[in-house]
Amino acid sequence: MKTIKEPKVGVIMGSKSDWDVMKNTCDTLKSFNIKFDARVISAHRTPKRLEKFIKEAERSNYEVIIAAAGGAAHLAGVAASLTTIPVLGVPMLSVTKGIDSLLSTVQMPAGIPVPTLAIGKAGAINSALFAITILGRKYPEILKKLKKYRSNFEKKIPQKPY
Ligand code: RP5
Repeated sequence: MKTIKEPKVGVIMGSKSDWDVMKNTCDTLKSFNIKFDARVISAHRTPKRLEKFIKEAERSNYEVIIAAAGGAAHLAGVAASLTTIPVLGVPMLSVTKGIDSLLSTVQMPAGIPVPTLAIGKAGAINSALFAITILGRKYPEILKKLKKYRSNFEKKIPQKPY
């Protein structure tokens, strides 16, 4: 895609085991020709890696970071605390069907917001679409694609349920 400046999205996840779901985020970004950098980074297992990644993201002017984690999911919150780049949270399925992940991602005390998507695959896809929506405010080519995606989406929905 030709743009004046190529936007880049960071996609981080707490474990390799999150990839099956987070692949949907990357596939959605790919379908819009958005460049991304996907990495396994855990707030508690690899905190130094997280700090290093955030510094790189700032240096490289990433415009959105998508952070997925499951269980006591603090990756998105910690990432958001280290940067002013918008961080979107995606709760992963877990032993409590993702309710723990959802609450620990979304329930940020006032001060550091983490806009949080749905649990699992729907959230993974929507995190990419929301990142695209943010980018669309700045990049007309991306907005155009998003509008096309929306209208195609509508065409796929049948008028009648039978
Ligand atoms: C979280 O713990 C990860 O994001 C993952 O969803 C969950 C389980 O991780 P593994 O034990 O599969 O590595 O940190």
